[in-house]
Amino acid sequence: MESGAIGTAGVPSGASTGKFEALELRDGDEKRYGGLGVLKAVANVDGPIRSALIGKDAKKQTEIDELMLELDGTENKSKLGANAILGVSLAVCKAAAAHEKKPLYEYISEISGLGGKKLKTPIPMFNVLNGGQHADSGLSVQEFKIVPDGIKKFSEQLRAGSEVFHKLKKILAAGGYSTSVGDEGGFSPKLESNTKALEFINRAISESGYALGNEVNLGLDVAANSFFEENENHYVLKPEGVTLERDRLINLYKEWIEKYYIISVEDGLHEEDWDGWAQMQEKIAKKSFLNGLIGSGTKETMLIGDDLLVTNVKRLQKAIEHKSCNSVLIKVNQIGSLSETFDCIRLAKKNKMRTVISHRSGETTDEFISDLAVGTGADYMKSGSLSRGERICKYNRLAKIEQELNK
Ligand code: 2PG
Ligand code: MG
Repeated sequence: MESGAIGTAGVPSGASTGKFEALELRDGDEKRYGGLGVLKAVANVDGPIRSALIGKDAKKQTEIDELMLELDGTENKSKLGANAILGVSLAVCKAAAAHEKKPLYEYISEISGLGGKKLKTPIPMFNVLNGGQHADSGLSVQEFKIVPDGIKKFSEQLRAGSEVFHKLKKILAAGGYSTSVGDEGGFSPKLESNTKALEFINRAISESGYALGNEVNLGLDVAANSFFEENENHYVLKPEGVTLERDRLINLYKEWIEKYYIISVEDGLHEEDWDGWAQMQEKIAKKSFLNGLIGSGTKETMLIGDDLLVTNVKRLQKAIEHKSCNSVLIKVNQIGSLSETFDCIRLAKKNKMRTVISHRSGETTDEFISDLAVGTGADYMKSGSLSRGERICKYNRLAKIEQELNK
């Protein structure tokens, strides 16, 4: 900016992407980075985007994002690339916050109008055990998360997460399992079943001295697309090798929820099964299996739409009409601009849905999502486990923000 304020941003990338996400532009030249180079996206930033934005006011976030959308002109940002547009969108926001000499979360709250009267940190969801497309553990369930939603302060939630994570390591090692980690920093042991993972995590919570169903609970990202067999219209759960029709899979979730203190299930069914999701809502979310969860402030099990919604207002609108889910996962690069991300959060809040800000399995050390979570008053944030710098830096940023908010 003229004041000398600058903003830079990193753009993440996902392994288990939803079919309806905005397009991430890669070069496709097999000789460079196996086809994953981003020279085209960079050229779009340096060329057409630069020309369109030079001289514009960085404080006008919506205007700038709209200019880029117009320039792209496609439904899924396939011309310029969502990675090109998003990088600029986030960098513009950071530059404007720096110019205003305001903390990023505060600036985001102001321009989005979503932070509420009193800013607060979101409840973290720590992905302590990895499966699906994020690890070679062989488990179908992609993310086994611990959620310290009965603990008030973020710094204490962080501590609980860390203690449980390290207790889990000891339990796995004692059982002769590997303690190496997957993409999101959670352990990746070759367990006999998905249930075994739930048992071990419950044990780690109790043995760390935390009360299950009270202080610390569990959340799952099943990422069901990855084990749905379209031709057969059924799911094959591994490593059990069990074939499950939709209804039986929903019943299995119900069993797990009741037994293992699970408060949230993300992508429990595949991304095109709108009616199935509505049935899942009826059978699972409407009931209170856990009596009066403290921190989450809800007696409903959270059914989180990720691949189903892809942070897209149109798909969220459809989910609202179909009554398909009660919570929304928010990933900036699924939609590809900050203003559209705000729109999605706004619609979710208007419909009293819970919001969960999320990282991607392929991350950078950019901490933007932590400020986004605080600035938009998100209920939860997931950024992987308590290991790997690109995960931890976002939790550390939240700890810092909590300190600032309590000054
Ligand atoms: C998810 C994400 C992040 P990916 O499914 O929620 O945890 O994974 O980035 O691979 O889509
Ligand atoms: Mg997901």
